[in-house]
Amino acid sequence: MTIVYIGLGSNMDTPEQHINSAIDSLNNLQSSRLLKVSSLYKSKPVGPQNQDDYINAVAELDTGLEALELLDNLQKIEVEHGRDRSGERWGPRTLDLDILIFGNKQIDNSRLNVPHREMLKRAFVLVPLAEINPDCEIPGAGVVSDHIYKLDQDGLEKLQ
Ligand code: A4P
Ligand code: MG
Repeated sequence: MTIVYIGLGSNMDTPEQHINSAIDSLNNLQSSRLLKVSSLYKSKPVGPQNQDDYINAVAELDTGLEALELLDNLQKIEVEHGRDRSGERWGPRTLDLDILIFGNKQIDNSRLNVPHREMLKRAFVLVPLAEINPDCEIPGAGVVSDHIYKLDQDGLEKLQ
């Protein structure tokens, strides 16, 4: 079994509902157990600015799946939530599920880069990650709390 962290994001068509229903889907994921889910956070878009604010969260999962099997399952959940991949990079999406951390592995192939390449720059990832595990080790980059204070947290709002 491997402890993994998944980043959830949505900024189209009732984002909070997409995130909550994606959490249900993660709870029912094969060979896996959902251990923790952060609060929901509202965040300003990174990338093109002519899109709505995002809802973001991070989930911790214990999984028996291999990394690419997990990615296949996450992409299936994205499609079930109406995900359309034809839009621009970093453009609006109904649901985005990113593998942030997969145990202590560093993975670099055509389908998967783990730890997620952008995570260290993104308060909407590191703040919810630190909420559920402040001592979280990011393979190759040290502990999450060593990175958070460098980030601009303006535009990130924790929801009830
Ligand atoms: N892929 C590679 N590594 C991973 C990984 N660790 N997890 C590949 C998931 N997928 C990974 O992803 C494109 C391809 O990346 C996949 O086919 C997979 O093989 P995608 O989800 O189809 O496209 P994308 O999400 O638009 O691309 P990208 O570059 O992954 O975008 P990000 O980094 O996910 O950024 N602003 C706010 N405030 N909140 C957000 O959540 N999200 C994005 C998307 C931009 N701005 C945002 C937010
Ligand atoms: Mg993505």
